[in-house]
Amino acid sequence: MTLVIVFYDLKIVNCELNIKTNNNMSDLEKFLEKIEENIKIEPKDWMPDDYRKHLQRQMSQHAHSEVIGMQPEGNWVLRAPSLRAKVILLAKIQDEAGHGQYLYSAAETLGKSRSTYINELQTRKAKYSSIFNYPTLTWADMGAVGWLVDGAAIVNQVSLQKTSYGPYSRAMVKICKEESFHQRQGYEIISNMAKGTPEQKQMAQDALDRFWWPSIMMFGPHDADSSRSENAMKWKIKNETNDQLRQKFIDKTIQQAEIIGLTIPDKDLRWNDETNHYDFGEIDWDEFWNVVKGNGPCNDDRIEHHIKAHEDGAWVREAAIAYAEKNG
Ligand code: FAQ
Repeated sequence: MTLVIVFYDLKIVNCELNIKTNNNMSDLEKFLEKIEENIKIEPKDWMPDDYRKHLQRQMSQHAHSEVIGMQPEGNWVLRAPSLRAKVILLAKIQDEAGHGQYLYSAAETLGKSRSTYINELQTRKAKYSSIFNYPTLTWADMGAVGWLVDGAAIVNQVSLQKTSYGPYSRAMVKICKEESFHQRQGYEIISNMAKGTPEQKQMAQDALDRFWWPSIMMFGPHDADSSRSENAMKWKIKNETNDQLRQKFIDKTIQQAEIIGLTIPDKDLRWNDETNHYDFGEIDWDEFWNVVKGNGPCNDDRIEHHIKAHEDGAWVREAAIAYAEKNG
C-alpha cells in the first residue's frame, strides 16, 4: 500500500515537473520552437533583438527600393509612346508606391517609425536596391525594367512569402500578385520592340545589354560573401539563398530572351546537363559594391530627388495630421 502511494506521488511530481518545464521554456526557446514549426512571428511576440534589427534593416531596404524604384520609370511617363502605354506605366508606378506603403507599415510594427526609416534613407545610412541607380535611357528600358527588374524581384519575393515574420510575409502575397502584372507589361514592351524595325530591335537588345548584369546583381553577393545570410536562413527570414534565387531567375529568363530573339550578353552562358541549370559568367563585383556604396551613375540624383519630393509633400502630411486631430 505504501509503495503504491509513493508511486502515485511520484507521478504527480513528474507531471508537475513537465508542466513547469513547458512554462519555464525561455522566451528564446519558445521563439525558436515557432521558427522550427513554421509558426509566424507576430509584432507582439517576443523576439531576439538581432532578429528585430535584421528585419528592420531588410524590410526598410525593401520599402526604400520600391519607392526609389519609381524614379527610373517616372522618367518615361511624359514620353510614353501611346496613351495606352502611358496609362499602364502610371498604374505600375502607383503600384510600386503602394508596395512601399505596405512595407513601411509592416516595418513600423517592429517598433521604429516611418519617419526614422525615411531619415535613414535620406542620410544614406540605409541602402536600397542597387538596380535603381542605373539610368533609363530609352523607351526599351521600360521593357527591360518590367521584364528583368520586376522579374528578379518576383523570384525573390515569392520566396519571401514564406518568411517567418507575419506582417512581412502577408505583405509579400499581395505584392507578388501585382509584380507579375508588372513583369508581363515589361515583357510585352520588349517583345514588341524586338519584333519591330531593325532600329527598334537594336534598342531592345541595347536595353537588355545594359540591364542584364545589374539585374542579376539584385540578388546580392555570392552566398560565401553574404554576411547576413547565416542569421537570415537560421531564422527563416530567407528560405533560399542569394545564389539559389539568382540561378532560378537566370534559368527562366534565358528562355524568355530566346523566344523574342534577343541575346543575353554573357559569353559564358551555357546549359549544364549535370546540374540541370545554366552556367553563367562572373559578375563584376567591383561594380556591384561601388553602386551599393553610393557611387553608381544615379545614386546622388535618386536621393536628392527623394528629399525634394519629400519636402514638397510636407503639406500633405501636415494636413493629414491636422485632419486626424480635428476628428480625433
Ligand atoms: N543592392 O548579406 P547580404 C523591386 C547589401 S524590389 C543594395 O546578402 P541580405 C520592385 C545588403 O543590404 C527590390 N544593397 O544581405 C520594383 C547588405 O548590406 P548591410 C528590392 C545590397 O540582406 C521593381 C550587404 O549588401 N528587393 O525591385 C544588395 O541577406 C521595379 C550584404 O549582403 C528587396 O529588397 C543590392 N542588390 O541580402 C520596384 C528584397 N544586395 O545591410 C520598382 C528583400 C546586397 O549589411 C520598379 N531583400 N546588398 O549594410 C532581400 O531579399 C535581401 O536583403 C537581399 C540582400 C537579397 C537584397
